[in-house]
This record gives sequence, C-alpha cells and structure tokens, in this order.
Amino acid sequence: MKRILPLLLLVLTACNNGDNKTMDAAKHSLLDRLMTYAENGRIAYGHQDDLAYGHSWLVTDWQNDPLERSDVKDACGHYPAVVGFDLGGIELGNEANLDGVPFGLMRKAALTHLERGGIVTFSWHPRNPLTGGDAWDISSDQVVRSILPGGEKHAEFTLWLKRAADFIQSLGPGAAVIFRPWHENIGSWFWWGGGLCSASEYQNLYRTTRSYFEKERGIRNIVWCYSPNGNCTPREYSERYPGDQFVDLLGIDTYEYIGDSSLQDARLRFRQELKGALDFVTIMGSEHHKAICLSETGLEGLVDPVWWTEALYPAIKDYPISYVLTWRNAHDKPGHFYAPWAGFDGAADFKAFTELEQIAVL
Ligand code: BMA
Repeated sequence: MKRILPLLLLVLTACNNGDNKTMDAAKHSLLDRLMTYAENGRIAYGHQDDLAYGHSWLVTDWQNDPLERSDVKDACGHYPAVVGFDLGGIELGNEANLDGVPFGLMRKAALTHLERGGIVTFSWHPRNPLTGGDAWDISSDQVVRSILPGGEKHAEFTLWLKRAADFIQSLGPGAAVIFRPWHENIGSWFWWGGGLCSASEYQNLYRTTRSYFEKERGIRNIVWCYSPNGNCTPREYSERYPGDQFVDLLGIDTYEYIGDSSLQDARLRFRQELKGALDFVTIMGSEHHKAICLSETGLEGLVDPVWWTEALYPAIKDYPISYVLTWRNAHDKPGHFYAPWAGFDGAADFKAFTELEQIAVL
C-alpha cells in the first residue's frame, strides 16, 4: 500500500495535468477563433436553443434523435455558427431547464454542435435563492448580499454553483464554451440587477462564481463573458465590470422594440442604441484586449420583414463583434420567436443576411 499510494498520486496528477492542458488548449482555441472573426471583419451568427427545439416543436426522444432539425437550417440551409442554451433550473437539481429542455438533451445538443464545428454559449436564469421566486423576482434587494461569503444563503448558493459547474464539466475538458452568468445587470429586472445590489456586491458575485469554477473545481475551459444590457452608459458598464482577470469576452444584450412606433422609427432607435453601446464596448475591447460580442438581440415575432438586412446588419457591420446571437424560438408560445422557421413566410430577408460575405454560419 505504501508503494502504491505515491504511484496512484502520480497517475492522478498526470491525468489532472493532461486535463488542464486539454482545457487550456480548448479555451485558447475558442478565444482565438472569436478574435479571428473580428480581425477578419466577420461576424458569426448564433441562435438560442437551436437543435433542442424551435417554433412549435421540441426534441422528445433525445437519446435516439440525431438532432438534425433546426429552424435556422430550415430557413437558410445552414446551422447557426453559435448556439446558446440556458442553465436556469440546474441550480435546483431539476431534470429540465426553465423552458422545458431536459439537461440531458442540452448536453447532447451542445456536444453535437461542437462536433459540427460550432460555438456554444450558456446563459443562466437561476431562481431567486432568498425568496424562492424566479430570476425576475426583484422583491428584495438583499439577495446578492445573502449569497456572498458570510451571507445566510451562501452555503446553499455554493451548492447551486456546484450543480452548474457539474453540468459544464460533464461536457469534457476538450469542450470549451462561453459562459455569461449575471447578464443584463445594469437594468433592474433580475435579482442581480443594478438597483438590487451595489457595484461591489455585483463584482463580488461574478468573481465568486468564476473563482468557484476555477479554483474549487479546476474548470479552466470556460470563456467568461460579461454582458450587461446595452442601454447603459459607459460608466455604468465599467462600474460593475468584474475586472480583466475575471472576464474574457465583453458583450451587450440589446433588443429592438416596436411599441407604438413606425418600423422606420423603431429601426432607427435600435440602431442608435446599438451604436451607443457598441462604440464604447469596441474601445473597451481594444483597450483591455478582449473579444466583444452582441450576446443577445432580436425583434420578437420578426414583425419587420426586412429586420435582418435593414435594422440588424447596418447596426453591426462596422463593429469588430465576434458573434451576434438572436434569442429563442419558443416551442410553446407561438409569438415568441426571433429567427424564422420552416412555415414562416418572412425567411427571405434572413437568408439574404446569412448569405452576406461578412456573416458566418456553419
Ligand atoms: C426570456 C424569455 C423567457 C425564457 C427566458 C430564459 O427572455 O424567452 O420565456 O424563459 O428568456 O430562456
């Protein structure tokens, strides 16, 4: 036994070192790819939850499904280059996420997309750990404080981090992914939002999360994205920035809303809002040597028939963003979609967008 123990330790350390190398190489290559898109003036196109479900369909028998269906592919002939998934619900140990996607399916879809040469990104809409409500429960401004070290919910929150980390780790050391927790944090619609915690509490939350993954769990193959809502000032964006050691990718989430405006006015407003945000995120990216992205965008229901070429593309084409991701096509809410699908008759403009030289799809 005395002889075997050091040998066992040696083997375990060697395996660990091997995994570390694999993880570092995978992360490096993902970062490199994001930078290369921007350097070459290209923008990868992404879609949330593609492969798991689309408008009015959801993969059910996922163990036996090759996951070949995609609304984006139906509309333009290609898979999106980037696919996003949401971990909301993993913290409770649930079998499926908040939108009904089994985590088994999510894992398979993420790995399938990586094998096809795509990029995978995870967001997270966790429940409210203090009130028991959902991510949008903003009834208390004590939530972030309660989960930080020393807070009454810290131990429980650490278990939540463990469950999220277990899932990402289960993809394997060679599977580098983008993770953008605590997003849209300047506005006050999530419990980690601007009016619900101080800037230093927010930074502490983000840093605690990354430290848990890296230091406690040794997970090094994650590209960490900071993605506030885009309708914020440069000062607000920077004030809550967790710091260069904690962030690898700078993002913003900005949507177009029509409301009572004409399509033209709504497009203009969207372009101005994106310009405001992308101008300073571009500068910050180059000063801090970070890749940048438009981590979420879209026009719900695609009510503007030329949204892709007349609103989105003109607004992003002059910026070195590595990717742009439009939000999900809900399987159970017919009006809640952000990309065309097989039966949608406004797919031509989307197809034209994906065929632009500058836009990368698989
Ligand atoms: C929101 C909506 C919700 C969804 C959540 C997480 O923007 O799409 O319906 O539950 O994202 O995916």
